[in-house]
Amino acid sequence: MKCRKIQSIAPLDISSLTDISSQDKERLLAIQSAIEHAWNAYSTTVLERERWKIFFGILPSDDLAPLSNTGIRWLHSAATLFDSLDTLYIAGLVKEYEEAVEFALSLPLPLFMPVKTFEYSIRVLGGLLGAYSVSGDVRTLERSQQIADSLLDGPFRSSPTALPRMYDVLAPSTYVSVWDWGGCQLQKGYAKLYRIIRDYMGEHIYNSLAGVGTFSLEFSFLSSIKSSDQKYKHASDQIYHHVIMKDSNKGRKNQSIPPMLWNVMTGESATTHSGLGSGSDSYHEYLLKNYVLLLNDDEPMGDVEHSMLQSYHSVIKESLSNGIYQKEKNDQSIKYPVENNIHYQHLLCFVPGMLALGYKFTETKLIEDKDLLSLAIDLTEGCWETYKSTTTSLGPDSFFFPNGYHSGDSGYFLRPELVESIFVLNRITNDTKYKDLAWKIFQSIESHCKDKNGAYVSLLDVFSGQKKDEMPSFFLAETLKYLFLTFAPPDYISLNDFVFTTEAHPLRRISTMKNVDCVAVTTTLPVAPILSWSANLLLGWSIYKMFQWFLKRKRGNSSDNKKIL
Ligand code: DMJ
Repeated sequence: MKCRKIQSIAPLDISSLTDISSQDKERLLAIQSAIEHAWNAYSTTVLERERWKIFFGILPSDDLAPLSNTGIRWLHSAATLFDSLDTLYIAGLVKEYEEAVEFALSLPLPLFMPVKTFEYSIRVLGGLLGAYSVSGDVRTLERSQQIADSLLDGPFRSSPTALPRMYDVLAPSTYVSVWDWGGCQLQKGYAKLYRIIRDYMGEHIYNSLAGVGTFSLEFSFLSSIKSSDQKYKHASDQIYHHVIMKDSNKGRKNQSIPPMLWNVMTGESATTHSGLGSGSDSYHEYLLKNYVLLLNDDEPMGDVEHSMLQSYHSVIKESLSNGIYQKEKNDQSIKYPVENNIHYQHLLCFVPGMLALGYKFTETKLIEDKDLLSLAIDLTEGCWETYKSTTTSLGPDSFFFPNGYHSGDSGYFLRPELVESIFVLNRITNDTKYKDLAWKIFQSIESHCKDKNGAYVSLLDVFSGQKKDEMPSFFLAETLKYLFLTFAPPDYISLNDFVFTTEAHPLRRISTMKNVDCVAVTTTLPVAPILSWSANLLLGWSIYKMFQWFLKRKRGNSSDNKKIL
């Protein structure tokens, strides 16, 4: 058996940096303080206030609602807590990081409500793996493994095909003590019952392409730490094989990208609609990033990764014809990333970053005479154009060409995609114009999204600046992290050493890991005390009743015997 160990990095100490300009230093400090504020607001409003719920097996809310000072519950997993771990570490907020990790490790699995498989994996599993990759804390690795197991035992196993269910109730398969054993059994029974009812009602039959196919990075990473744990990589490879085999769009003219909706029960696609945006995005992103993660001079690349890379290149090739909208403005030609020739989505602004990464790590620099790096640069300009043309200088979530910015959703939800591409392009081209863009965006966020309590809100409308009471977990996980890293020294979380997951959790590339002897992993996932207590009370009560019954029978038998005598 072979194991790999990651090399941890030291959290950034901004005051001791000597190799960056004083302007970058000031900007780093400003973004660090934004991270601190956003984190403190979530931590005090949600984690502290909702701590008591953990006793009953209920996890704190996922996102902060800064205006009403409450929490928003949708993943039932304290999403912002897990999503923020590596950002706190990277930004040098060590005390906050340590408290957050302790809190995260003390939590049980979400017990009662079904969780959304894709979101749970990218935020909770990804968050823990990101924390492990930067800090080397093996407890976060152990917990990641338990979470990944709960996904394989849950939404993966409860589907008859390789494609996981969209939602599932999780059940821990490992326990710490005999005391916890009872709680685990009760939860397993509950999960079984949920699945019977769900299947009877015919729910959660469909899942998006991104929903079924965004596991390869996290799962390959876990499997590459220990060679005996190939089950994770195997599960995500199976998904890829399935999608390729059942892709009903294969060979269709101008529409050969896999469909964006799948029936996970039959394994067939449920639409012909496809693209790189909402519902599909991270599937395509992982085709490339899985290859980059596993690329290693010392080992030949696997067939699956080669084939994924080929699929990535054909997706890009096809997107050249219907994924770009070109508009002339003041003698300038602006290129926007779109779906179906006309539909701009903020989500599509991850594409330039992906193209630039592909340019850096693969041999293919040109497709149909188009230089992929120049295309990435142009599309970033297009996305920036959507920001620059609004009154808040923050970009709308979606709109249709040629109808204009009001034809879709003109909200700004603190999304990361543009700053993600800006970060990658800055690291790859070294062009300082990207730092200026990042700083302008940060300033707009500070002016229009900062709440008086220091937290950040989304905008309902990028023209009126009207606020929306929501700070999604990806703001701390992605937006602020990418902004921070844009001003950090280029060798800090270098693209040569790390690959960012779709939720911006940096995973160590395997070429940077050391081969070591394997150490046994202990299992420490606690079950909520109230569950363990009730299960054990039930068990104790049943044993007592059985004992009573046994005594009664024995007495009865002896008095019967006496009567006979
Ligand atoms: C993030 O949660 C992830 O990047 C996901 O893949 C899609 N986009 C959101 C944020 O916009």
